[in-house]
Amino acid sequence: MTQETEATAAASGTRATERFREHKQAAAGTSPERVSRLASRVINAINDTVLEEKVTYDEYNAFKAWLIKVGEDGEWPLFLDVWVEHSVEQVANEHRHGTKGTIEGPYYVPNAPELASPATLPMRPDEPGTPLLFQGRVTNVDGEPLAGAHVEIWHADHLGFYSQYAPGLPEWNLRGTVIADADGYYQINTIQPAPYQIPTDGACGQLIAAAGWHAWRPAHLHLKVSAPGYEQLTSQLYFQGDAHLSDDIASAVKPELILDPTPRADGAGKEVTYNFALDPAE
Ligand code: MBD
Ligand code: FE
Repeated sequence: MTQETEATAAASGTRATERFREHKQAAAGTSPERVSRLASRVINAINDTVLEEKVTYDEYNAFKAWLIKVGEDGEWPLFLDVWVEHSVEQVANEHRHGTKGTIEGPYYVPNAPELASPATLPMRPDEPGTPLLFQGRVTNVDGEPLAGAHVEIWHADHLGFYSQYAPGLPEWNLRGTVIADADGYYQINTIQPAPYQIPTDGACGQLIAAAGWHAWRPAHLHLKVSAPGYEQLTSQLYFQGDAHLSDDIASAVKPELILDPTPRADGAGKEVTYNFALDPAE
């Protein structure tokens, strides 16, 4: 059977592209004035770079070849989510008073199995990694509990691979939609994910290598928290002590999003509490 360690940039990129097309069709109707303004600014930024840096034909052709490869590898979702989404998220969420969010990234899959709290995420019988009890409460910004709030969670396994994007993993491995109880409390049993390395064998990996950058994101849990009448929160939570908290390739770490799990009294791994406060929907 194919192992998760045989994951390729092109296979995971193709899946991310398919998912995007299925679930994220952009709303039509951006005005010509807005399109013109934004497209002109992006094109001008590239031209300014060419003129100011005296870009050569060799460099221009390398750029062209690389852009073609990003498409061939299906890595436009990865490229954009790693290097651009953080700014879009900043703009989208600056009005919030409740819990801070961060980027979604390319590996969300909607409609993960619903599990009542206390829940254990779908995982292999021998799922490797430190057990983690992740728990807390979902409230509004006034601290009132949001009964039955949905806590969608997805994360990589102990090797940094995501189900549905690497081969050999059960479909919903380490993905779930956990339903908070009547007092807004949720409890999720899972394992601590490993740091994530951007695929090194695709166009994004080629850029990283050519630029002498590193390819790492700190280990993280992805979350979407929602309740009727409230703005959905998309976030990620990180772990104190991780080597890449200060140089995440995706620029998506915020100090408010760092967990510091403690050993469980019963010796079964670690536990941590994190509360979510949702802003009212507009
Ligand atoms: C990830 O797991 C991720 O969360 C982001 C933002 C980009 C690439 C891989
Ligand atoms: Fe991720």
